[in-house]
Amino acid sequence: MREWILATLTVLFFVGAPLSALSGEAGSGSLHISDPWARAMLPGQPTGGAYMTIRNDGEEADRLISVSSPAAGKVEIHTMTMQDDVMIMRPLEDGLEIPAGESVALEPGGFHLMFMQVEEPFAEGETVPVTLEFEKAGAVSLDLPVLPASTGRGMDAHEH
Ligand SMILES: [Cu+2]
Repeated sequence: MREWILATLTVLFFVGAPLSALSGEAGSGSLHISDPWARAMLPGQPTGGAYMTIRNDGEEADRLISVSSPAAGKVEIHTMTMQDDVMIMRPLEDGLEIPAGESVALEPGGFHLMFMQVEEPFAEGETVPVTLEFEKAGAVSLDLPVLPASTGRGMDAHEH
């Protein structure tokens, strides 16, 4: 009888694992990524932006150190700040820290991923594969749904 219960629990455990992949969150260990998306690009536009929220449920800080995608020659992690009424954007040389117990939002007007040297402009309705490399959690791969170019506009005045 006890063996039967153990076997049943084991089966439930393994069945439970893939179900979590359907919840709309990607992650590795204590990191959870939600609401990922990329902005649709205009024909001929060489750079595109992508956004998401990264939550760290762990006990120690982690850091997004690099990003790559087969859809871009290179992907940078950018910050955007206001300086004398002008939006200044620059790459984060040391990556983006995700403090323990906190969420960091990459959103229009703030932190974002910048896809450079994009050959095929992202089109609404497609998905863009991306791999995020974290210092501690390692690589996390996900697909970014491409949303209309107008999404979140107004907060986001930058053009490359
Ligand atoms: Cu940028």
